[in-house]
Amino acid sequence: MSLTIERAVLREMPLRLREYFEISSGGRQDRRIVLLTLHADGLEGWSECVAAEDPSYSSETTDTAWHILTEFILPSIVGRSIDEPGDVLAPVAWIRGHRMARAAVEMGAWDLFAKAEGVSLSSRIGGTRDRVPVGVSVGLKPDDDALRTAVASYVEEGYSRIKIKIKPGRDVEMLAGVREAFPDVPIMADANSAYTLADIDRLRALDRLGLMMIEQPLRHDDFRDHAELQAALSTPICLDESIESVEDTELALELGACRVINVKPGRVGGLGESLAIHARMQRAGLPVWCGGMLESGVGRAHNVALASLPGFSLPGDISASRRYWAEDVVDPEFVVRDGHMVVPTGPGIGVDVDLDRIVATSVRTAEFTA
Ligand code: OSB
Ligand code: MG
Repeated sequence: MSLTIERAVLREMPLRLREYFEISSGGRQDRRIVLLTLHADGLEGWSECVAAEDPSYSSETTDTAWHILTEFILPSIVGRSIDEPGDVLAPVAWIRGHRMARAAVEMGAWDLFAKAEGVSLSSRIGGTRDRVPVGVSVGLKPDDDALRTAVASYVEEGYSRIKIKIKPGRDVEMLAGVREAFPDVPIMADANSAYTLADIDRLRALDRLGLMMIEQPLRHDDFRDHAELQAALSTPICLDESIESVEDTELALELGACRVINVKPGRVGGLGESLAIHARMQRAGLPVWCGGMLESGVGRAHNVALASLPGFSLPGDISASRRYWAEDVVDPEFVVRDGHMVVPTGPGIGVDVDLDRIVATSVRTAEFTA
């Protein structure tokens, strides 16, 4: 199958989170959602650029991604004919970094190819599940009561595991309280790099709480310290920010820096790199799960497809549309039942995108034609 990208349209639309979301580096109420549409042979490939508004999670931001996409990537890829999704980025292989910007284009191409072949994105990438276990990521709350109320409502909604954001001072006692209130709920913690090895006593105390895993306790580039910490703890360490490629995965495995990886296709440069990380972790006999970046339904659809692969054996940060938005941009919206989300079976991402609303509410648009 060969496709020619005739047109690419990039749009930014504001979308307000139903709830303020806070992590160790700061909080957010409003997202700047960046959506890409690739047109080929009468088909539309949809994807989302997941870069955040500020460079705290990664060095990329909404504006750096917009810059790289509009100045360098999109002008080079329109008019080109490609034989498989990964080919779409061949003309811009010289671009260093900017994986979230690149991932948006690559993922749009995967949706296009799946649609052209009349198969779901899940089956196009080797998915084997028709529904995936899902969890929820709970932000830092003003106090322990507010946290317990939030956790109780997500437990009520049936999520398969609860991830709780932590930072120094909002960690051991806070999680012990949640553990006591919900003794049977699978709980994990995500520090977004808020600790160093100097905090070893606190990290050892976390180790005694029976957590499923501790996500990204240390700096994003500190593979050696993560290896030292993993050797000192029995709780598995899950790496998020540290892993941007299969090479990073290789290094983490060699050093023993983690036992789990949170794969976000945007962070690693696309679905192709995600599949390579998945394969490497399967070879190591270790689990992966699909993370989230507070995406709209477009990004979520890609995440659900990825999570349908066999090695994605742990619940992902893939929550119901209404956990994030009053109204999602896709139809049908994503819902959670019995702790699972159904993998769409229609062609490509398998959900309809509300183009009229996106056009009506976009604050900027950039269009490229061959
Ligand atoms: O560290 O996993 C993270 C959101 C934005 C940036 C980083 C992270 C997160 C989340 C939320 O934890 C995941 C989601 O529900 O989309
Ligand atoms: Mg994380």
